[in-house]
Amino acid sequence: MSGIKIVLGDITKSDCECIVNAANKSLLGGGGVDGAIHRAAGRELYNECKTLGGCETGEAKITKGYNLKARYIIHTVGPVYQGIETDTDFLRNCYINSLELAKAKGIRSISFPAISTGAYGFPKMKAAFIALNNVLGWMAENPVYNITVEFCCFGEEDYNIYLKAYGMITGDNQELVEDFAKFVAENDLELEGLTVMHLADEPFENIRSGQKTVEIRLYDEKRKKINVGDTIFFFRGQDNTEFIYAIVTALHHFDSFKALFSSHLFDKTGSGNMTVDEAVKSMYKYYSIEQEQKYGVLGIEIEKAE
Ligand code: AR6
Repeated sequence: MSGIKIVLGDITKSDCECIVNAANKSLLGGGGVDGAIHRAAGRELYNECKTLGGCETGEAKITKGYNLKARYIIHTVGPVYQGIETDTDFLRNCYINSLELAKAKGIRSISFPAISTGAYGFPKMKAAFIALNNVLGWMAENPVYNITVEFCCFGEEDYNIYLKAYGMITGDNQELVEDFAKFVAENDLELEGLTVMHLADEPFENIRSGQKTVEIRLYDEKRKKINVGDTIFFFRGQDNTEFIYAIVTALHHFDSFKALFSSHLFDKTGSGNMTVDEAVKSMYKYYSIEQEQKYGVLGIEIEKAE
């Protein structure tokens, strides 16, 4: 069985068969975890790295572990955070390419540092979410390859962030999910696969009671990023204390509110005794006709997580 471990410590002391280095493109050493690994592994590591011809962002290369307990070191280069979409792609590639390389070598245990979250400035929670999500996804896609993946956190702050992100992703710890939801809302974090929405009392209650399983929004740039399987945290009002945790089960795109309310979804929108026209009118409290015409509308079908 594959598994995940979140540990607090120094990666150079890890018992894993392989550790991952958050390197730079030269692969010739630097500060942070890279410096610590080169110091602990010794000069021979530097000599081997010189033969590798550097490494592109998101790619991974392997060397021996020399003076480390670990037999191998996988060197990967994280993105320098710029606040653009490719940051996420490159960081994902670091984890996936490292795992692919480990698999090709038959490695059964691997320890990752929090790549890009030091000198390269990637927001820590966002990076933890990307790391965990992609490693868990990769494991699910490689069910016959057993590997233990350790996330080595250098300090309490990183450790708590990983625990929160893990609790949220797996949904196995209600307290962690709550902490995480608040954290995401308070920090206005944009995370892959996760959306935060604020609702008025009535729709919030209707979702909670199960009368409403379709939330309606404009089909604008932000909502175009929503996918089936994503998580939505619905918060009551603007304070970030009460929330509902739901999974997107289907997405329905329409040209207008009228088209949406005239469809089979009507009964799922929590519109109670309203007629179609009244339900349409109620949407113009939030959105203008111009917005409706520009973007169209999206019916987001959800299932509440218990
Ligand atoms: N064990 C585990 N994690 C560590 C250790 C350690 N011994 N030391 C630091 N960390 P960083 P980056 C954590 O800056 O952001 C280098 O100079 C650290 O707390 O090492 O990918 C390279 O040569 C942080 O959470 O890597 C590159 O030029 C995480 O490791 C550049 O920095 C990553 O921080 C790469 O920047």
